[in-house]
Amino acid sequence: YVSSLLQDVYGNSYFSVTGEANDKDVQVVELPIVDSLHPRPPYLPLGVPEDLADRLIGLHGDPAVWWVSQFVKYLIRPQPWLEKEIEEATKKLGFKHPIIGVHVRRTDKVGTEAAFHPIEEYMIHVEEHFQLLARKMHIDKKRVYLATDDPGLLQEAKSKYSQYEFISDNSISWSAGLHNRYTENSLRGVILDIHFLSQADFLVCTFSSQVCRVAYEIMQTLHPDASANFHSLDDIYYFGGQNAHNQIAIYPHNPRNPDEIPMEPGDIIGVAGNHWDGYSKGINRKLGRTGLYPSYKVKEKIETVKYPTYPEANN
Ligand SMILES: Nc1nc2c(ncn2[C@@H]2O[C@H](COP(=O)(O)OP(=O)(O)O)[C@@H](O)[C@H]2O)c(=O)[nH]1
Ligand SMILES: [Mg+2]
Repeated sequence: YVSSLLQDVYGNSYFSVTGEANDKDVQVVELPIVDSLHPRPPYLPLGVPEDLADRLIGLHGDPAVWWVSQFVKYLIRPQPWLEKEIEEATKKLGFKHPIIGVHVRRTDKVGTEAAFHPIEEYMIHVEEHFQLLARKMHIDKKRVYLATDDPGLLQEAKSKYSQYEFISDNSISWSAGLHNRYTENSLRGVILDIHFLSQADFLVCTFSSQVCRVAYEIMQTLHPDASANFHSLDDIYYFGGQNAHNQIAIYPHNPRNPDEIPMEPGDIIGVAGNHWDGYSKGINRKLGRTGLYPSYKVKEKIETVKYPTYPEANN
């Protein structure tokens, strides 16, 4: 289905298959940077197919992420050699459930596209989630899969949190440094890190990083609904280049201070971010005013798009 869709709706005007690779087992697909798409196709996230929307809304906490995840699942399906490499790494590292995935993005990201967060900030949420898990299952060991581009962090985490077992390949973090990042070895490392993060029972990370967002997307393909299996220290989920992310007010809001915006039920709010303190920031499109509002007073506005429905697939 996804492969037909990629051909039919994204088509040759949006990506092209070129035969440039020398290896006969490799097909080169050129995908343009989303911001340079002209005209912008109607199929961009966070839109979901009209014919699936009702069922998706009933089954999944974030239908837009589920839809994106179907494409990611198809595009990253591993070849046998990679599957074998993943299996070997799983054994070598002792990757076992229950386990929480922690992604700590440092190096070039800090101070440019995201803020520095000490390991303690992540571990508060790790501990909280293990306490929650302990209510419904036996936790033999509090395991954490640590993925990071900061090679010094593993040692720091181990010495500060001795009651946890950190599962991590420190050589992968070394290979993620700015001077190695574009080597094949480093690519293998980040593929493994993303794989193990996606396999974790819960993710604690910064959604400002594409590494964690893609792990979260893959995670959706492994469970009926894993939309709530994360804690982001900064951004809410987004797809780079997405169309406007809108919410709908479900309760009125009367501002108590000048930072806040008023809302009436039904108002469309363009959300900019969640401050994770009960408040989100965004723009009330009816009033053209930007400010804070209580996060619980809105719900997601699900955008639907007409996609081909492939009725013949039922046969
Ligand atoms: N192996 C590994 N590499 C990482 C990790 N975090 C960041 N990187 C490296 O940093 C790059 C960041 O890629 P990018 O798509 O720009 O994501 P973002 O900058 O984090 O939003 C990755 O491709 C990796 O090379 C990590 O946890 N593990
Ligand atoms: Mg980047």
